[in-house]
Amino acid sequence: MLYEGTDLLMELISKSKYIVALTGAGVSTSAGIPDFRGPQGIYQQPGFPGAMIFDINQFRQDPAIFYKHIGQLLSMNKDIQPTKGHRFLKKLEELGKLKTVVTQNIDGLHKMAGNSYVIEIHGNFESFYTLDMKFHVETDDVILDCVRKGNVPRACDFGGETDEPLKPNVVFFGEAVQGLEKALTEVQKADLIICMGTSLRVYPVAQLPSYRNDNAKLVIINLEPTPYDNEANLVIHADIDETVETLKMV
Ligand code: CNA
Repeated sequence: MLYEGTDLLMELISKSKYIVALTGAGVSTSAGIPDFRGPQGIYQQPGFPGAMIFDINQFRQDPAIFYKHIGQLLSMNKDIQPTKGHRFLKKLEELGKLKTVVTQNIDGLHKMAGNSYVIEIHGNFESFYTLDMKFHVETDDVILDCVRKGNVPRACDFGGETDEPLKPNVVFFGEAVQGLEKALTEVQKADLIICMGTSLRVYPVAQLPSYRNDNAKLVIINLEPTPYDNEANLVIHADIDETVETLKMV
């Protein structure tokens, strides 16, 4: 079944000229970063408070809750490296096929893999800001160390004048996503959209595939079903690394 699917995937790739990838946490699970909603996801872990840690109002009230849990995650993932899934997308770019990666991931692995045009819809950990945006600091080992220990980084500890908590440049629930307009334009230009490792349940990214043009093909590679499976040209319910290994491109 996987081989049948990957044959069709190769055919769709070879016929395409403008591929846009939409990726989610599943592309990074084999790097050791758990997803949210998968069977081994963070939301299933006992004691994890759930999506509220990414709620901006919650962060305003008590940033310590976010840092307690994100600290655990970051310390688990100190030396993460791109996966075969990331390298596959880099290869597609080298072949001149893939134009853009639109990712919900905040782990920076697409950039680390070398893709040159990555839209990080939910931001990243490259910098930290006070909530009023008046002070910011580029991420370095000192701030990462503070966060990995589960501590709340504060402006005054990094050269700022106030003791305001710093928040990573990660989009929380209740905040505007980043680069959505550009992502939409790219989706509309695409002749092939490959959704990889995303449950396609988090808006607004979940809506993006519905803006594809009439001639565009849609491929889903995800362990579990997604709301787009019935309209996709190809659905592969399998592990991403295994799937791309079969293609012999990485
Ligand atoms: P999600 O809702 O957790 O869905 C992930 C999907 O990936 C699930 O449907 C899984 O079945 C599937 N999956 C997991 N592992 C694999 C695999 N090896 N092969 C194939 N499929 C797999 O995550 P989404 O990205 O859809 O939801 C968006 C959230 C998750 C965004 O806000 C992200 O910032 C957030 N997130 C990001 C990371 C990261 O940056 N690596 C990690 C965890 C959560």
